[in-house]
Amino acid sequence: MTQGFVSPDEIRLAFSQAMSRMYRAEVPLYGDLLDIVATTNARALAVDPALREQLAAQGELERLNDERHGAIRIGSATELSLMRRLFAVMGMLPVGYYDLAAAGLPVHSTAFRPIEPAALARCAFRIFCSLLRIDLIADADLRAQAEAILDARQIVSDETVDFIARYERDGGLTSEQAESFVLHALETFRWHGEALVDHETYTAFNEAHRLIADIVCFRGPHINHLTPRTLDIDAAQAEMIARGIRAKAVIEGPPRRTVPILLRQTSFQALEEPILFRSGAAIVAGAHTARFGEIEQRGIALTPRGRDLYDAILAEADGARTASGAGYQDRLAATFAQFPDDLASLRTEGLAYFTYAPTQEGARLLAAGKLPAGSVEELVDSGVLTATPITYEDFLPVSAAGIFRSNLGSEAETRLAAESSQADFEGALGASCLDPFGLYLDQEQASLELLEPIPP
Ligand code: OOG
Ligand code: NI
Repeated sequence: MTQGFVSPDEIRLAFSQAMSRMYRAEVPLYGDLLDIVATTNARALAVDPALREQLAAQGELERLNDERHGAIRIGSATELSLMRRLFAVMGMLPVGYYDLAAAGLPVHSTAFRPIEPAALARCAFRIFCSLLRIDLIADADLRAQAEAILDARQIVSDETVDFIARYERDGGLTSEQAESFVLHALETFRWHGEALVDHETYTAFNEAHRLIADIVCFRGPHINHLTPRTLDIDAAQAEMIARGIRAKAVIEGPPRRTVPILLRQTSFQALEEPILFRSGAAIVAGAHTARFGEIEQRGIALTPRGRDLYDAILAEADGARTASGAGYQDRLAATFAQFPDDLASLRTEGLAYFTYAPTQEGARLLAAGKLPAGSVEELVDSGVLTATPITYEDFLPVSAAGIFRSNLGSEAETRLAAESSQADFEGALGASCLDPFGLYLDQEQASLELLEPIPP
């Protein structure tokens, strides 16, 4: 880091904390969710001293209840590329491409996130960012109107753009600049109680798709949820229900397992909030539903082979999904019995990613240049290497679609007969989306390269 510049990790941390404060103030129910997470996390730690120790060793205890992600929805290519530049200031790069048209949603998405393990450890905050597929507005007049509205709005202030340009030119921001950048950038994601359009226009977009109204009818991409980490998502879900909070019917992702894989998520349903619509001198009171709260629990990252197995099993269980969610969790668990549920099998069957490090004995042999020849497998078996699971840091398209749908008022699935294209998305973004599998593989490989025998 060049002297005088603050690390992008610190800017991301300050930004995520500012977002959390803003969202708690704007959506009081979200504060209740944080409370549930803190309580259930404390309970999970109390009954599992080994988990507490492990989290303490990773320096995770202090950050345990911090937000891990949030989400926004963007209207145009210009806006998306601006978001890419804005999040780059905070060390967040586009990773992954999520096609949601397959699940009936007129958007496709990426996640802006830190990619280095140390950066993730400092602050894992990510933004799931969806771009409107404007071509999916069937009515030509409505589509033209959407284009005109999106062209005319400015979602990032001039001050923020100046900071972005300065960051790009100088390669960093001083702490004073960073502080000011965070305050200005935050404004882009604030809720606006007044729509950009009149009530009729809102209704027309809403009828085309609720997501389209949410993206097009407001001054900017309000943050629509934040998501802290839970150590026990089943307990947190039960606690939401016990407190009378309208929780999503099913937990998305894999079932509860001995070795957690990928990502499990649930949310409380989006709130109906009052909105003012102006038409000429008249003001019409209405409502809009967009904002919710979510929780996530992460497990081990799967290889393409593991992911294929996951997708196949999930598709099999999906037939059992009903709107009420009744019976789904049991059916899911039964179907997932096919997925190996111990670390050794996940590793030896090439289903998940690990980093490798020498044991004490291994370190002694390595220093002496006497690491025995053999496969990684044999070295783990003989106690020379330890294998540590790599945590999944990305999202899941089927889960994301489930989260979207439950917050759009219907968990029923429809399909849009639309080809979505990563190339189109990347064109709008002005960059390519990094391949998540590549990042995990690099991390695994890097750990193995450290074991290369040191030449005598
Ligand atoms: C994004 C929904 C997806 C997740 O965690 O998978 C999501 C949205 O509602 O904009 O947040
Ligand atoms: Ni989310």
